[in-house]
Amino acid sequence: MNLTLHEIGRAVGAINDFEKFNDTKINKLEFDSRKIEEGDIFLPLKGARDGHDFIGTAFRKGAGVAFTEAPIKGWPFLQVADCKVALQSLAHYYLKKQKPDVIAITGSNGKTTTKDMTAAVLSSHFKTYKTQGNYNNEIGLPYTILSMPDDTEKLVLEMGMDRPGEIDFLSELAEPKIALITLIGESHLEFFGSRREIARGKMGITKGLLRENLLIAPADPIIDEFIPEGQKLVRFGVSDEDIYITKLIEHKDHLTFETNFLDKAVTIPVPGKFNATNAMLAAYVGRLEKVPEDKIHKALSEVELTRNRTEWLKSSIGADILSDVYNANPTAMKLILETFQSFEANSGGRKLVVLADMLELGEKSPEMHASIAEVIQADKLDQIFLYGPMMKYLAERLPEALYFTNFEELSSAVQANLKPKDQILLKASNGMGLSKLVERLTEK
Ligand code: IGM
Repeated sequence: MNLTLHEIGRAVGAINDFEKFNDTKINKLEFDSRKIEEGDIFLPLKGARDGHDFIGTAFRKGAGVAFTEAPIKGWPFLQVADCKVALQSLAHYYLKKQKPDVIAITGSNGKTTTKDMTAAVLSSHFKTYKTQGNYNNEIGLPYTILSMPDDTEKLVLEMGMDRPGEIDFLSELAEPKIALITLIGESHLEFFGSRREIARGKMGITKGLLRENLLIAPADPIIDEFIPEGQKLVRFGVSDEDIYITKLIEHKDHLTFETNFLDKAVTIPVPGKFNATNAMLAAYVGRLEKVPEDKIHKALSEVELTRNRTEWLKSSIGADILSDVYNANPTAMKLILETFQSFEANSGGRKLVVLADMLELGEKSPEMHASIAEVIQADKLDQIFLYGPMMKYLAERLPEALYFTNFEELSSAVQANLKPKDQILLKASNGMGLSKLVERLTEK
């Protein structure tokens, strides 16, 4: 990170005498103590546990300095009123200092794909960095900014909308040069009430956008009332819009399309009409940023899409699967359980949950697994499947849950139990192999 401790202290308004720590080496910033390396700054957040309890661990792992809300003894620290706010102010300061062009992307569907494709196009010509995984919220986005390499020219940021007003905040933090909305869909209706409120939420992306900077948005009249006076705007749609697809040929594993603004046809290595729109948007951003057209075509033809960390899938029998099986920490597990429990069940359907171990949690691992019980609302779930040595500690707190130590037994029980109208959540660390179960549930 291209920052000195002195600069960081000033940027976040640290209230202790941090000048005396000025020879402390700065590497990168982490809030998960498992990721700490020599010279890192540890930033304790209040997740499932209070990160302040892990400050000692972070220093033993080599942290050079820690943020803290209360003074600590024996180690360099930066005392702030609120560590989350400090993370956000530091990210804002770092953006102003490094000045990459920010491309902000939101939308109900396709934002991750559009982000990946846009970053692929831009990285063919510029030093480009993008949001990793689901780091798209008020913690993930500032973390992404602070993780970008020193020489980043283009920064592609995904903005998620977990609650109303969140995108306004993220946009003001990131001050995009280009803001892109992929689609105003129906997801999150349970929090937002109506499509109009979803549109209002997404259009928050213009809050940090200068009028002379560009908004790219769907030709969907629902957003019209939220377009700021004098906003520079490009709209995309089926035809007769500023940008659109003129011809599309779908193949089994790839597709080809033409647009009203590129000379040649684009080929992408993924099927699905939605992906053509996403690729068109990425190509358009490439054109705006003066990426030569041949590089745009090459980048899109080779694009690699990151598997969504959290994704809704359809099982082979028609059940809805909420899969998040690549990464786990206690905070994320509690958050996704709360979200899943807040959903209305499909009519005539049940709600099932499969939880497997969170890895690398150290000696406190049993307690942390058991603590997941705090967010479980038995009346909102019909069946809970637990799997793995650590989940035994959660099973002890949840007598109604089915507990498995063997993957094949878990797999058979879930497959035998799942019915077409059900919703099922699967959550675990990657190492637990639940992606195998997701595969079995979805394979035709
Ligand atoms: O939901 S998140 O995963 N996320 C982050 C990025 O953007 C999208 C959302 C998330 C959030 Cl929002 C907040 C926090 Cl604080 C994750 C975290 C988080 O990393 N939480 C973690 C813990 C909690 N609670 S990481 C972590 C713990 C690792 N820690 C245990 C507790 C390891 C450890 C175990 C035993 C020890 O003695 C020391 C450390």
